[in-house]
Amino acid sequence: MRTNIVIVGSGPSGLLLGQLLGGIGVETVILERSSREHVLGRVRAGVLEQGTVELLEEAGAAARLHAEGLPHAGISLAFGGGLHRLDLTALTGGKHVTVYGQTEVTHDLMDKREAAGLTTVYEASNVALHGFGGETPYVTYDKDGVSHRIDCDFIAGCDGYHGVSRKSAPERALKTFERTYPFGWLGVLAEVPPADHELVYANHERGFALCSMRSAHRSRYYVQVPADERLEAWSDDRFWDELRRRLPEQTAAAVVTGPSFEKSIAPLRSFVAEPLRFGRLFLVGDAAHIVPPTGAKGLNLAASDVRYLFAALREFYLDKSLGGLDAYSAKALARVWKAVRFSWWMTTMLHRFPDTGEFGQRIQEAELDYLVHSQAASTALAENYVGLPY
Ligand code: RFL
Ligand code: PHB
Repeated sequence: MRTNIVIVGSGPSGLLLGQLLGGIGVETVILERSSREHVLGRVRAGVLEQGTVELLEEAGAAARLHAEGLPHAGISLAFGGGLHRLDLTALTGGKHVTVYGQTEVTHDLMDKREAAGLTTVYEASNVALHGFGGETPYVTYDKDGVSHRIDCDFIAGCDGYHGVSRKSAPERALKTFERTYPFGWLGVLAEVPPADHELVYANHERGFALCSMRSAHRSRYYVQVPADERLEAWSDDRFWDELRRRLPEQTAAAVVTGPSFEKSIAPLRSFVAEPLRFGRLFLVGDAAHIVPPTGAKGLNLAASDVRYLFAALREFYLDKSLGGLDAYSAKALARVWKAVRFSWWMTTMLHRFPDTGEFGQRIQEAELDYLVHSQAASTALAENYVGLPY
């Protein structure tokens, strides 16, 4: 079998790239290790930058997003017992973010792909990448006990942090940068109205907490827990008690509790692999970089990689130019590192580290107090949060 581009991974980056390429007549096959249901069962990001929404519009996959997504003009920072709103829209000259779950984005893109009759092979095992150092790359995989081979022009590694693509890059050509944090996020999804109509990021002596949502009647909450925490140690009651203790009085009082229908712990890490191109293999999204979720950047960065790679591939197929592909890695990484910095900074300012102590707590509160009262500092946070320009 032959196609233009084999996309490894059917997460948001693989699906979005496939949809955009389909729009200009470039053929793709997506190989996904898991089942469709498994991919859709993962609860992850919730905040979309305007640029991500625009890209989903270009892919023709934004109708439900516009009908059901919640545009947010601000966020609040909670610390020292108080709640301080940042007006993102006023601070950025009219921009906003949209709250719409990654699960829904993935669902919409999968539906579009199916409707267009494009091929996705789910439960493809032993995916292996070959020949991408030369002109004739190909990918092999097994499905239902049968081995297959697909020849292609390029391979897009959209297979997440644990995928095969980054691991296939020649070791001496790859440089990685990593920071792990000594805590994780315990997240809960519950069918209850959110405590606030916007997101609340809370710094507290007991640890970070976040109030988020998926809709007007579905809430997503997180509390910081030690990196080695056991999920079984957290009953719903314990979670709600801990969450409320970390929030300012007025927000805590507004928390509506109810049974959780999803509860998980995500580790926090910053990771970047360089470069993003190895001959005819391109790394995209989590396959190349991970950020802690505190800046809501993971999914948005995946989308920005897709934007750059799509533009480069369009240039290749429509104009027969390699210029865009040659520039992809440096262009995408410049934006990635800024988001890595922002996510690291938000994480450092809002979480309790083992060595934070009383001094560190006061320093964090002083920084937050400065931040919410300085127009310049608020603007710096706001323009990063809504998404830096491409
Ligand atoms: P994904 O979503 O990980 O998709 C990769 C896909 O590749 C498949 N795959 C393979 N397929 C074939 N062969 C192989 N060998 C394969 N290995 C893997 C996987 O099954 C999967 O379907 O990467 P993508 O598309 O780059 O998208 C990136 C986003 O998913 C990610 O940045 C965010 O979800 C990060 N993230 C969060 N970001 C936020 O902005 N806010 C959040 O609250 C948030 N929570 C999270 C997260 C990531 C998490 N991970 C990765 C564990 C919570 C978690 C738990
Ligand atoms: C979420 O709703 O899951 C969410 C929102 C904002 C973040 C991280 C996660 O910074």
